[in-house]
Amino acid sequence: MFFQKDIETMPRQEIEKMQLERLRRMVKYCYDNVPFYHERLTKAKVTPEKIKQLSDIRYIPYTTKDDIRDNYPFGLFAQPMKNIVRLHASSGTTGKPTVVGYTRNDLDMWSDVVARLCVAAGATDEDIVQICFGYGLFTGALGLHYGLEKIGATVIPSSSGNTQKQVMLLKDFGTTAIVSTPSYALYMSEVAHDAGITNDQLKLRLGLFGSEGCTPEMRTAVEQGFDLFATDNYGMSELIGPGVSGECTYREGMHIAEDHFLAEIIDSNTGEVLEPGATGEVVITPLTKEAFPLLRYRTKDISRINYEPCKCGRTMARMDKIKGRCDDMLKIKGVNVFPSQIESVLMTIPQIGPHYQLVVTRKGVMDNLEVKVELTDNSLLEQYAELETLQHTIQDKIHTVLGLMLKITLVEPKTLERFQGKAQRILDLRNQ
Ligand code: DLL
Repeated sequence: MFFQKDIETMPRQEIEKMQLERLRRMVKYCYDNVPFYHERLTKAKVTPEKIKQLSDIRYIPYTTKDDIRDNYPFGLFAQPMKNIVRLHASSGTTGKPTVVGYTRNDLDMWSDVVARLCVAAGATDEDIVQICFGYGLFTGALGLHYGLEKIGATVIPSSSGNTQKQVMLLKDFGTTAIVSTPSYALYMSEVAHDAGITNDQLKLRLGLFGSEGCTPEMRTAVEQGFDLFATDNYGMSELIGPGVSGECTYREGMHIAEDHFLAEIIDSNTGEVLEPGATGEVVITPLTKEAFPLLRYRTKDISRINYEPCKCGRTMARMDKIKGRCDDMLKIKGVNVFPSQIESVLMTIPQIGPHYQLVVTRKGVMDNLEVKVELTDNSLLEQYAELETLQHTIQDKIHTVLGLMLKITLVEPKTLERFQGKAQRILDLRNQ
């Protein structure tokens, strides 16, 4: 049930005491070893002595993705290359990737925090786990790989893609747990069922999903697809990869590995730190990383933190499922729209499937949004009256939630693109 019980159930006061000590040490470490931070901290007049309590973290300036980009590839590393034993990178949509480095101690810490989240989610040394994240520069596959090996699970490094073969392995190897994005798991279940494989021919019982968001409604669809228990875990290449937080079996938030990551919630517009319990942008300071330390990294992910102890006995604070990313938020006719809000509505309508796409276009200065969604049943396409009624139902439901009348396009089953990694739900045609 626990991987490191003494840490995971530490009294709150002790966690905070440990975080304060580590934060002070980290500020000094960055000041002494990274010229970028030396300059930043000097400018902001921050010394380790200035950090007397955790809230004094507010004196430290934020670090952003641009800071990392400006120091490409290794400029923010705090250790010489001879001490760096691994590099990963996040692809990024434009330009150069974000490069992250690990010392041997960083890799140990990483596999510990991943092992913790896997155990919390219910994985054991009896599990046969198929890792369907792409192996390579992406942190997802190798991150989960070492954590799962650490707990003694049998790891199948099947990587992503070649979905027919994935499904064959699921069946032939008696895979009990799967690691992937929720959207890829959903697609795999579709391929399995199309190949005539039923869930009772499989031994799957657990999903360790992450790397992209999914609403509770979508999660139910993924669970039904494969008849398994789905859990969510969160992370980011810059911070370590997977392992920052993960759900326990109560699934009431993702436990943050607070001994290694100090989390804050801020107002993403003003940069102001918000009160506990408020929703806003997650800012994380890794407290123990050696190769690539970061102070107050702005993740752009929106969530909320709950500091109450959990029913599972863990005292580590919990992050809500990610609501969206600041930069994924669309502004349609003056209304802020998170794709997850639309997903929640779509998932309540039985005649449409879980595959959808949001197409954003621009006319003049106005952004427009079209929702394309697959029907579950082809035969509906010939019944115009019913189709129209369904379209209006979807439109009305979305209107109730967002106050916006959106164009709804119903498409044939299995015609929208499927994804093997992070799903790209938004098709942005604004600059075309
Ligand atoms: O996706 C790390 C990871 C791998 C986490 C495997 C969990 C499992 P990046 O590619 O750098 O790293 O992407 C990080 O993905 O800022 C979030 O926007 C999003 N993300 C990651 N996990 C979740 C999640 C990995 N559980 C970015 N829910 C983050 C929602 C997530 N979004």
